[in-house]
Amino acid sequence: MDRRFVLLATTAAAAATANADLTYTTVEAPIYPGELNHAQILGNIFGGAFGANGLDYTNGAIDVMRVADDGADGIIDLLEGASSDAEDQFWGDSFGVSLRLEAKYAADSAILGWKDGTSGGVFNPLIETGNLGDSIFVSLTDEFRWALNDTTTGVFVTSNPNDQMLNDAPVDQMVAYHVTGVGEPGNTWVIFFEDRIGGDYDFNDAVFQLTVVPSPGGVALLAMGGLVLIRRRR
Ligand SMILES: [Ca+2]
Ligand SMILES: [Ca+2]
Ligand SMILES: [Ca+2]
Repeated sequence: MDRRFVLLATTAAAAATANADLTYTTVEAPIYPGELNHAQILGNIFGGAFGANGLDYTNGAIDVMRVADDGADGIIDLLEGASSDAEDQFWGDSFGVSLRLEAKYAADSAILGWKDGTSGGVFNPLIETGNLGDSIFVSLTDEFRWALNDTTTGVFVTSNPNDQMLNDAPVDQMVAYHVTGVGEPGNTWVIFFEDRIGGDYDFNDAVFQLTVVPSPGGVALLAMGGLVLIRRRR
């Protein structure tokens, strides 16, 4: 066999294997009356009727792409990232992110926050799940986990399944989507938390939209740089 062909075939097989390793946590249909599923919640956030396309959703203009839950090591870049970059366990932010509470279909109260690094660390609270529409603008570190403190049970969970155990095995408590087509600068994500370990896994207990834009300071510096360039050219 031609040696070049063997190399190509090996590369193709490796790529296929990498894709086959991606796994996605199952999102169960809500079992309690009045609770909405992901398509319905996305419709409330972005407008229009969202239909499923595999694990992704679209309303025809806005595409909501599911991020893998395992099988692609790496850090998701909040500003530049896309759904296919890495699994949803670790996130990084060099600029700033606006978080907005979009939905809460849960009896428990909770606080969204984050923990620095890939394990351990202290819980940094950001926003409570009590008031829909509440938002906050924060700058985070270049490697962190999203975390949810269920204040009813006193239990913390994070986007890293290894941070919590169910029947002696790591368990996933958060799924995420990358959103394109919203027509704004920056990058948009939606994250859906399951609050209780061993809960119903409808992943609608705390839902947050993340809008990531370069910081106002960064934009101002860019503008000043442009001004200097213009003056020099005169
Ligand atoms: Ca996950
Ligand atoms: Ca629920
Ligand atoms: Ca739940």
